[in-house]
Amino acid sequence: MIFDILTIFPSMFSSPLREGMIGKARERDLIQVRVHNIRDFAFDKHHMTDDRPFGGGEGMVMKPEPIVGALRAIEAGGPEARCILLTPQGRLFSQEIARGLSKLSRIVLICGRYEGVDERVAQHFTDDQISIGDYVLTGGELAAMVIVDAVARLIPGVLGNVGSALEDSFTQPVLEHPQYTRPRDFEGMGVPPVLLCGNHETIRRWRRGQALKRTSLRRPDLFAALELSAEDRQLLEEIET
Ligand code: 6GU
Repeated sequence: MIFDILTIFPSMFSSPLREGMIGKARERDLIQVRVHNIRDFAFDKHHMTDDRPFGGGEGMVMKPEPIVGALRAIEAGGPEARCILLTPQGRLFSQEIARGLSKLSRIVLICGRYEGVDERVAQHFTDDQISIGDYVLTGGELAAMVIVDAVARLIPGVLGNVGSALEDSFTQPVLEHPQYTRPRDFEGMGVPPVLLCGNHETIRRWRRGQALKRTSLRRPDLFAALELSAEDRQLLEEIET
């Protein structure tokens, strides 16, 4: 899988791409991430990547020529790519979208900045526009990194086997149960005794109950969509009482 990232702030990606599982995946060549500076494709005297909006108004708009110049330069010869513009005006990113993207061989991510990108780029040079949530960032760079991370961890081998069961598309979306590790007593705070009992079935039932309770309290939207089993209902009832 190849990610091509187009940005005016390439150094924002340096350390996030070096650390953790993403760094490992790159070392092992499971993914390739190429970061391109849009400014390198601005050929006017001052290497301008933005300009004032037609019609007036606040802020600056990213010019089409440097972005399209960069796209054409990276397109040459490479494998077919899905081209995605990161913008708060995009459709909302989700695990389902990540799963779809993880099956592609190449993704181009264009990071918008300022008040946005010239609409002709969005209209004629991209396949998709994505937002990562209902809040405003100063640019698409962090959103692009979120997408690289979420997609890369779904690629076979990147996480080992740990992720595969979690990502089973047939498992329903439930929040994770609480986790504890040593010490057993931390500043007077203990660990739920059930986790020390050694009975795997008892522990499994407790975790399921906790996960369901958490989901109902924190994410009523997810909870409403769950198809609860008879055991699930029983576990929730036990927690209430
Ligand atoms: Cl993709 N870009 C910006 N600037 N803000 C955002 C976003 C993207 N997603 C959520 N907020």
